[in-house]
Amino acid sequence: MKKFLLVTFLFGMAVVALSATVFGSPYATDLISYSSTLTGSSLYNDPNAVIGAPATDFKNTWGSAATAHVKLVEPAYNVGLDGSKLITTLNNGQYIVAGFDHQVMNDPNNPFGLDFLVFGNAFYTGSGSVSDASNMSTYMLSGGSSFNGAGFFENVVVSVSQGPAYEGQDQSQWTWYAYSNGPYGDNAYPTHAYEWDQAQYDATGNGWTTNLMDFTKPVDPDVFGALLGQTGVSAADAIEAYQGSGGGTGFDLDDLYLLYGVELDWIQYIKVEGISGYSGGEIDAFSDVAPVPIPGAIWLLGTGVMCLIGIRRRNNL
Ligand SMILES: [Ca+2]
Ligand SMILES: [Ca+2]
Ligand SMILES: [Ca+2]
Repeated sequence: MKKFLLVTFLFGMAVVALSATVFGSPYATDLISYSSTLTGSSLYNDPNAVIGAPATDFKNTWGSAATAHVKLVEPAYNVGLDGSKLITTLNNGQYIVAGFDHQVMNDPNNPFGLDFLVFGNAFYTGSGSVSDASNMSTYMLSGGSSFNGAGFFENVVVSVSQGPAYEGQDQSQWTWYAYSNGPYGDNAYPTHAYEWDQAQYDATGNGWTTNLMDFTKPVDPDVFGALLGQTGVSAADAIEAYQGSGGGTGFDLDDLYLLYGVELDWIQYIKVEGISGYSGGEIDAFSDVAPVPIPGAIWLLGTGVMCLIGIRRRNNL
């Protein structure tokens, strides 16, 4: 019996190890294609800036501080602490195609049904100072009845694809599905990189912890949307409403059924395109949403234990 349990346990551990190797990165890893002319300014015209994790810190050369955290009231701009480019501008008709190193699943265990996130440099406006030295509980958001009235948002059209039908097929020939009517990239919800600790601010004058928010967890659309419509909401309140999420615009593959009658179990590539009517939107990164943990290994272990109980019961008869 002990041997049976051990085997079940080892099998469970193997599943955990396998999962870890299959999913190399939760962020886009491959730059597939991009417009021959990206006309953003020199700081924002490198398509490689959309690969990898969202920006967490930047050199704030135009502000009062030398560096700044990315926060929902102060978005990424300029360059990273190491001088790297952080975001890419997509003006009308310009595009970037990026790929993940694995299939992004339409997983029913993904929070709110949202399967992937697109990060831009949208932010909420308000009154007060956004510098890292400021108290986020005294920075008051402008709020409003709509997201676009509550901050600075732009619209970048997002499309998805499973990739080439045969090896070497150009991305322009792939089957793409566009979220033509939104949601859009560089829109709600603004990226927020670090956890804020009000008690730490009250005691020391610096509320920023070194704990990163979760860039694979979507913001709860209902909770946060309701909060924004109220008055007297501070940046600290908004951070709390993110409930550990690092923000980003959430996309549900199920929405494609309503638009195109197609049921996609997974995608692997994302295209972002600038559209007319906006002075260009910015894209920072893409992430695969992590399902709410109902770990397969624990389920298997549980099944193994139930089998064991069953065997014991039969033996006891
Ligand atoms: Ca989904
Ligand atoms: Ca923008
Ligand atoms: Ca970036």
